[in-house]
Amino acid sequence: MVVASPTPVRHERVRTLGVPVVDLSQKRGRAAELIVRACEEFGFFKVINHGVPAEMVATMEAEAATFFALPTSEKQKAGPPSPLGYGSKNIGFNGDTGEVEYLLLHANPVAIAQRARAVCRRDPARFSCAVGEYVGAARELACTILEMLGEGLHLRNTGAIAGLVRDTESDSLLRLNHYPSCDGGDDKESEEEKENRDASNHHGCCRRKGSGVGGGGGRVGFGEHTDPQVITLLRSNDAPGLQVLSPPDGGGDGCGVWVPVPPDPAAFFVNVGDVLQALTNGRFVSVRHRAVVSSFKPRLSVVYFAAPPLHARISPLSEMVAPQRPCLYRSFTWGEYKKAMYSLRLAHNRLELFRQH
Ligand code: GA4
Repeated sequence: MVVASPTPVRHERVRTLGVPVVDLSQKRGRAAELIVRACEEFGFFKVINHGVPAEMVATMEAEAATFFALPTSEKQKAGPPSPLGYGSKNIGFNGDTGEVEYLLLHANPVAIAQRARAVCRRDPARFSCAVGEYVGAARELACTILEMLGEGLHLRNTGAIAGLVRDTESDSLLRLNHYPSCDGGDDKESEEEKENRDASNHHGCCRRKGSGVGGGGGRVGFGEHTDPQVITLLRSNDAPGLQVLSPPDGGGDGCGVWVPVPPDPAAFFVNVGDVLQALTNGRFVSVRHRAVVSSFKPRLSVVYFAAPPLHARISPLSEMVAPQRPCLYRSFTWGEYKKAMYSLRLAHNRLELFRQH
């Protein structure tokens, strides 16, 4: 594992942290070990040399940019988000808001083709082809990572977790996000922005009383939350904005520290979701993260949420439970979990509802 340059302390609530980087071109066993460690320690890592063709990624990003450049009245034809579709500023159904517009799609080919007619009326086939190929590659990458996790955890069935996502009835989603620039203006990167980006390895952001989101005067793009699914694969352009909450030093119940994640358009950022936390009986942590609008360049991200089928039953894997590690969560179906998640606010710790008493 390569650890990106350490982040020196700027404030007492900022601690040094590098995002773990896993090179998927190295020996599989070694990569698997590193992925397991990253999921235990951070619930978050970045993968490089992942094998998803740069062209496919660029085509997907171009489709997202074309969609968000449409007049609002056109974009609204792909909405409202119920929960799938086009949304702007409103997130979920319980009053969460953010400086973001987005398109949420189901990741199965039939749903993509149907939605494409409303999203890209001039050439739906082009849109569904770009999205379909991207989703296929993202699912393969997610399954490879989950299989490696199965090997690294020495599961009897190493493909058990990946199987949930590979299932043809998997409820996986694709989310396209567009965060405006903080000056609301053009695409050009200012000197200040360049400095901030270059310095992103040298300054942490902190969650301190009374501060905004990241000390840079940024606004919330997408508020803090954990992802409910198994794992998430996020890719973005080179505009910053993603932050992860690193656990307080030595665990405990301190409030943790927000750590900015420098963008890397050539990489995928992977986070552990609630379902993976439950399957591993809390050994892996579903990382809290958020997006802030602090960049002078609009941020575009494409996020694949790898999920089980609605009827899949989730409970801690038997290998993850032992007398000294009792079962933390009661069993639930993904459908039940989704119902709970849509009844709650974004920042809610929904997995707590399924904690075994
Ligand atoms: C967070 C992760 C994904 O973006 C998402 C979000 C979903 C939505 O935007 O519709 C939720 C949020 C996310 C969790 C709690 C509920 C549902 C908004 C919200 C307030 C698509 C998902 O699966 O869960």
